[in-house]
Amino acid sequence: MSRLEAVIFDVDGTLVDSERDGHRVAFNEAFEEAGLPDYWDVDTYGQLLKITGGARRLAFWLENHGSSTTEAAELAERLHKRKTQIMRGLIADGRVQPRPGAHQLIDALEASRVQMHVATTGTRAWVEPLLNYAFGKRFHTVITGTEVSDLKPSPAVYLEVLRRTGCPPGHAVAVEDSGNGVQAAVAAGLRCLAARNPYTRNDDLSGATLVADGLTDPALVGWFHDRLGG
Ligand code: XBP
Ligand code: MG
Repeated sequence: MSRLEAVIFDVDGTLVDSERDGHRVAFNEAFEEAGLPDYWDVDTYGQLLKITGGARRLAFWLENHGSSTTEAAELAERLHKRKTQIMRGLIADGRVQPRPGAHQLIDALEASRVQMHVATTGTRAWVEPLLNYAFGKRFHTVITGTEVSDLKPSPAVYLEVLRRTGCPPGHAVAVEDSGNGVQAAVAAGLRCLAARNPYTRNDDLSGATLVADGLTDPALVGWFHDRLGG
């Protein structure tokens, strides 16, 4: 087995609980401020998570609720800008918290000198403040949806992390929460550990090396323990 050199983390749903009480709330506030009747309840938002990228998610929704393709794209872009600002406010207010076990895992990896990177489809304008607020400067290379044109399940964010760091995929592992994320990591040639959450419990995670119920699951903790030499 090759040495574990690096761990590449997804953010939403993996390092932080950001979707239900973070992004969803920000999208709904943006709808309300714009005087629109749209509202995403917890279940509706869960369905929409299949579409990665907030602007794409909005455009899909608007197109399915009476807007033309052009109108939907324009409105989605405007709403998404405002949603990103609202999300930054929620982060500053401490409304987006690390998932249980995230700090312990990061501390253990740092102590073992394993490099940590981030590959997310989220927007850099909120990802950076969130990582700083929740974890401090622990991540070496952070690639977000702002830097790539193809979002997960495309492997683009993972390939960009591997390109910039020069790390061979066989020496790294990805940690993801969703079917789209696992597909992206595997398509980049990485092994992937899935730490699922209530929104991704029914996703197809069959490409993952291991499927765990969160970052505190003994199976996931044990997987790292075995490779970090205690
Ligand atoms: C996360 C996403 C993002 C967030 C919202 O997917 O798809 O779109 O839901 O963030 P993953 P933005 O965890 O697989 O990276 O609004 O900034 O896109
Ligand atoms: Mg995710």
